[in-house]
Amino acid sequence: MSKKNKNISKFLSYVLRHNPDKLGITFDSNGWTSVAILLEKINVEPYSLSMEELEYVVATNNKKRFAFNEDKTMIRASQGHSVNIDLALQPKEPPSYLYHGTVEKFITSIQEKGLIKGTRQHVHLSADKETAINVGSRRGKPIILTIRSGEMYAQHHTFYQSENGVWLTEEVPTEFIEF
Ligand code: HQG
Repeated sequence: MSKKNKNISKFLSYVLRHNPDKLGITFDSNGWTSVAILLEKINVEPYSLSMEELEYVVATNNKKRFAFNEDKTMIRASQGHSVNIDLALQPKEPPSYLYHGTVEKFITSIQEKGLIKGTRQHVHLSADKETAINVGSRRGKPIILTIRSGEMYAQHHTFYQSENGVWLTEEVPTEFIEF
């Protein structure tokens, strides 16, 4: 990805997940925003972003972080929001085990409180260890926790899977975590 596209991705993650006000855009209740208005607001000197560039960023983003609606008039982030929106995802049965990548300094607290969502809307989990390693590596030497998601599901915890494959749930109590 070029430097410009990487910067655009980062900026889009920020406004589409956390701070639409920064750009003066608004979300509907499901987190969608108008593509036309988004482009209009971004295209203020010295910045420029064409529809073609936006389409390229959405298509090539390494984690498919953004999605268009069918006719590409609306766009949203597929997960990771701190703004209170409803992704309108259907609950889904998870695999027996999911993984979470974190770092040593959080372990004592996670042992006490379980995994909590913090400022985001959900705790983020992945079906493969490799993704969890990447997530943990953002903060240092990764530690991978195995989550007994099948057991959680059997005990009525709700799971969702975002459009880009991330597993989401409200919290993971400590008894379901293998440290
Ligand atoms: C930790 C990125 C102390 C948790 C990634 C994590 C992901 C606790 C941090 C997505 C805790 C929260 C989300 C507790 C959890 N005590 N620490 N009780 N419970 N934590 O960024 O999962 O690139 O909100 O282990 O790839 O790291 O942005 O969550 O270290 O998919 O698309 O608190 O963000 O995606 O950090 O990452 P985050 P995350 P993007």
